[in-house]
Amino acid sequence: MTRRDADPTPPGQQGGTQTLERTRVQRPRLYRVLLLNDDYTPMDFVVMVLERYFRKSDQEAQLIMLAVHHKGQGVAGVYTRDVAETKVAQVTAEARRHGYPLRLVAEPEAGE
Ligand code: TYC
Repeated sequence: MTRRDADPTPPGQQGGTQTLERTRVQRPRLYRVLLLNDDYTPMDFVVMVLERYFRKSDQEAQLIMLAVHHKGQGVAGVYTRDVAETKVAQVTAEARRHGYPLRLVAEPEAGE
C-alpha cells in the first residue's frame, strides 16, 4: 500500500520515491479456560457457571460438568488472553462468594 503521509521525502522533492508499506497481522493466541474438579462444589453450580459465563446450552453444560467430575478437568471455553483471564477471575469470585472451592485456570492452546 502506498501512503503519502508515510513518505519521508521532504516537500519539494516529492515524486521520486514512494514508500511501499506491508502490514502483517497475526491471529491473537488463544487460551483454554479449564475447569478443575473438586469434591465440594455442587454440580448445579458448575452447570450454572457454564451456562451463564461460558454461554453453553443446558445440555452441553451438563455434559462438560460430568466430564470434569469424572476426568478431573475439562475445557469450559477458548478465548483471547484477556477474556480468558477475566472469566477465570469472575467465576472464581462468584464461587468464593458462595463458599465453594471451584478452581479454573487459563492456559495457552498447544503449539502456541
Ligand atoms: N465433583 C463435584 C461434586 O461431586 C462436582 C464438580 C464438577 C465440581 C465439576 C467441580 O469443576 C467441577 N459435587
